[in-house]
Amino acid sequence: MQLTKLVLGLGLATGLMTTALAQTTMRISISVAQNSHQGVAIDTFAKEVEKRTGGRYKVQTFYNGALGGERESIEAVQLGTQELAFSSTGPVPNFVPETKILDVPFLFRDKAHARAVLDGPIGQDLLSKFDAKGFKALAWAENGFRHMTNSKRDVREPADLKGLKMRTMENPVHIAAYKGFGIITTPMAFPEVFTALQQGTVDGQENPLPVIISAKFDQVQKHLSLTGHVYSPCIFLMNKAAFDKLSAQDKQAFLDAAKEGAKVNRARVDEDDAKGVADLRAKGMTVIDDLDKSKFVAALAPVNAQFEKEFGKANLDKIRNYK
Ligand code: EAX
Repeated sequence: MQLTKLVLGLGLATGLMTTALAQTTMRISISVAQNSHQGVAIDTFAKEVEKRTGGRYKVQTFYNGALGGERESIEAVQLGTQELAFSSTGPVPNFVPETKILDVPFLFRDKAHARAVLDGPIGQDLLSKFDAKGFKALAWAENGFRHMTNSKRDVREPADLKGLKMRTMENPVHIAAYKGFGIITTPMAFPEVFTALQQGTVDGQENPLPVIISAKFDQVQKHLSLTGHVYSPCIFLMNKAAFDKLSAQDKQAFLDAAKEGAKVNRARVDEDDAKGVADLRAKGMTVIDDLDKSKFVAALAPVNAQFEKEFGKANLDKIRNYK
C-alpha cells in the first residue's frame, strides 16, 4: 500500500516535471484594459496557442501597459526581452516605416474596406516587411475608427479644432495630419493619457469608441465628435528569433491563434461601435454624431497633397480603390 503510493507519487512527480520542462511560457501585452477589444484578442490568442500546441506553449497576458506603453512593448519584442505584443500601429512606423501609409486619414471607407485590405495582398505584403526588423508579424487586427474627444467644446466643424491641445500617438502621419487641422499636438504614450486629460495637461485626445469606453475617458472628457478621421489597425507581433525556433507545426499554431484573436477582436469592435454612443451619452458625454465629414476631408487637402507626394498617389489609390 505504502509502496504503491510512493511509486504513484513518484510517477506523478516525474510526469509533472516532464510537463514543466517541456512547457515554454511567453508574454504578451496590451496598453488598454483586459475588458476591451484588445483584451479579448490576447486572451483568445493565449487560449488558442495553449490548445493548439497541446499545452507546450503558454502565453501570459498583461494589460493596462503593465509592461510599458506600445512603443516600449514593441521595442522589447524586437530585442527579445518580451516574446509577443499586441499593439495599435501608432508607434509601428518608427520600426517598420512601410506601415505608415495605413494611418493616412480618410483612407478607408469603412471597417469592411480596411479589413479586406489588411487581409488581402496589400496587408499581407506589409506583414512580411517586419521580418527584416526582427519581428514576425502574425496577423492584423484592429482598434477601429478614431474619433475626437475634448474637455473644452463641441466640435462640429474643422475650425472648432483650432487651438485645441490634443494628445496624439507617437505616429508621424497622425501628427502631420492633426497639425493640418490646427490642433496643438502633444505625442504621449497611452498609459499617461488619462492623467494628462484629468489634470488638463491636454484638452483632448482621439481614439476609437472601444478605447474611449474601456479607458473610461468619459470621466475626464465631456465632448465627443464622431470624426472617424482615421482607421487604426492593430497587429500581433512576435520576436523573430522566438518564432523561428518553433517547429513548422507550432508556427502554424501561433499564426492560427493570432487569426482567431483577430476574429474576436473585430467582433468586439463592432459590438462596441454599435452601443458605444448610447453608452457614452448615458455617462454624460455630449456626442456629435451628425457632422459633415466632407468638411474635415477638405480641411486636410494640403496635408493630403503632402501624403500623396510621400507615399505615391498610385499606392494610396490602390488602397482607396481596393475591392
Ligand atoms: O491601442 O495609443 C493609443 O491611442 C492607442 O489607440 C491605444 O493605446 C490602443
